[in-house]
Amino acid sequence: MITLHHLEKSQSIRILWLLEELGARYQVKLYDRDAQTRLAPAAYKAVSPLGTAPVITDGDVTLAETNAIADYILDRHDDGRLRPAPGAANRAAYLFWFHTAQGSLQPLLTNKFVMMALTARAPFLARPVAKSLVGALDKAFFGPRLAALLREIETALGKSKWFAGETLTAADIVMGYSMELCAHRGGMTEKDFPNAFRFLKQMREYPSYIRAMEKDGKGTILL
Ligand SMILES: N[C@@H](CCC(=O)N[C@@H](CS)C(=O)NCC(=O)O)C(=O)O
Repeated sequence: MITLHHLEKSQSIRILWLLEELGARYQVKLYDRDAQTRLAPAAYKAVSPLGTAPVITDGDVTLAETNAIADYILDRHDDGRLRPAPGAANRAAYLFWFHTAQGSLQPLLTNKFVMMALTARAPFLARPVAKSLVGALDKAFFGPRLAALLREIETALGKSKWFAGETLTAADIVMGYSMELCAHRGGMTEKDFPNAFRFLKQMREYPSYIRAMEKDGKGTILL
């Protein structure tokens, strides 16, 4: 049976949601972040080959990386409902958003937030320099890329209810966590991105997402 090693306030919520949506048989082991560093605790790092969340174990298999885990679970439990098959009309949209979540959006958000946190923690005298370097990098690289992605998200969600059509797919499940981050710290405002906020509302009200959040037990996925 699959065991999800679930780190609080992390990308692991996607896997919990996926397992709940599929009605898969699984168990979940909850881990709190290290109180000082806010990273995964030593017990978690002992399980995960990369030391990162999420990670699952299943018999002899230990698997990290969100989308590798998602595909592993979909291989076993999905009949094509959450992962449109080759040739399906929504296959291209599905592939784009499933991979954009982890290939572009989440790395942009993570890098941006890490740099912001580093600036805040820089020694007092070095802070103005750190701030100006981070600001320049944001202006030249992170900002424009994130803005382009947010525009694309808003356009896509103006055309269909979910990212790959009118019903939920695994692309929505991986995009969901990053969408919360975009709204919280990524500059995605309700005024400018109403379709994106409609997505967030329908995700938060989705029964399997609510069950996943109950199993998570923290009431928030934000750090
Ligand atoms: N690309 C990886 C990223 C994993 C990752 O960075 N996870 C964060 C949680 S959101 C983490 O493990 N943080 C705790 C740590 O680095 O100790 C994935 O999709 O699994």
